[in-house]
Amino acid sequence: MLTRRHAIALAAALSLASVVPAAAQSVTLRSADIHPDGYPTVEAVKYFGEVVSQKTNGRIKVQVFNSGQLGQEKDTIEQTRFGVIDLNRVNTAPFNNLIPETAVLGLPFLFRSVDHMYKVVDGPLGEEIAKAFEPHGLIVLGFFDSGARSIYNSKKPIKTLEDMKGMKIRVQQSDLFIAMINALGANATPMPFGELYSALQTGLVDGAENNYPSYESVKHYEVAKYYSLTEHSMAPEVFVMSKRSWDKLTPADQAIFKDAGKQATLKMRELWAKRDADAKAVVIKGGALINEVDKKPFIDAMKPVYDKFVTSDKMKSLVERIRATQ
Ligand code: GTR
Repeated sequence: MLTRRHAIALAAALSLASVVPAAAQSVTLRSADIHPDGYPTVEAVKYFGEVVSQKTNGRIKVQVFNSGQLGQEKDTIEQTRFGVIDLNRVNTAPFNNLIPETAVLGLPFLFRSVDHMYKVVDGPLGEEIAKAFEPHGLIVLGFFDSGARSIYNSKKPIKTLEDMKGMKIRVQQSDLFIAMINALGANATPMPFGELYSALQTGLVDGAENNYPSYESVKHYEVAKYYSLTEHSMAPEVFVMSKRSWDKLTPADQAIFKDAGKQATLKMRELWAKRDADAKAVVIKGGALINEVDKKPFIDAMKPVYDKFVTSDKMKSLVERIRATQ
């Protein structure tokens, strides 16, 4: 029989459970990434999950669905905005059409070095750009490094602008990237990353552009061996959380997430440096032919891109302040 004392204790336990269900149960948040296991972005988000789990005593866990298990970037971004996916690590490029401020980060030859890029995304400019995600249902937890993107193809080394003529080059689904490749005299073909290997293999496209780790991880060097160091964009990666999931967290947990995001960012950058060097060695061993490029004509050819995308006062001010960042 239930004594009064037991009943009171039970009621207290139940009411506590309804106020703080998370204390008893644990919740697992889902995070998307198109990259395979072991890739620095995937490992950094796993690390984020470990920090969160440790700081919440196991109440909140994170599961990373790598290799595009939850879909390609454009689709997972939509799902994250609507709270179907809680967390997502993506490049900034697929946000360009939705959030114009992000385009500034991918503008050709804007960053002078990786350090310059870090200074921008880690400072007030990074915060300003991160804020621009919020009206679109997303909270930025960190900007990750993505090195510099260079053009690779299956036909020949790209040495001059003349070599770009008539080439079909796959780009990310971003008007900025389409404009960049077209400005160089090639034909840009936007498509999801996951479709690229077979597109290169079947000759649907002649080439693409990316950093060494992405060129290496899904073996694009097997089907497009000429890698030409144009280093035209340093569009960083971004780690975002659905605002719908974020709003369910207590302020204390939100602080834990922000802090874990910072730690994951540092972790990613450390892993990145190593992976970048390792990937270069792997592709060379696998037969990739790497060549230097005289960048001056490529830089000059990008003027129409700036004319098209840096038109508003806001964009002009962002570009000016990025250039002024030392
Ligand atoms: C990679 C980036 C991915 C994706 C990919 C692409 O460098 O890490 O998030 O944007 O490029 O070209 O689609």
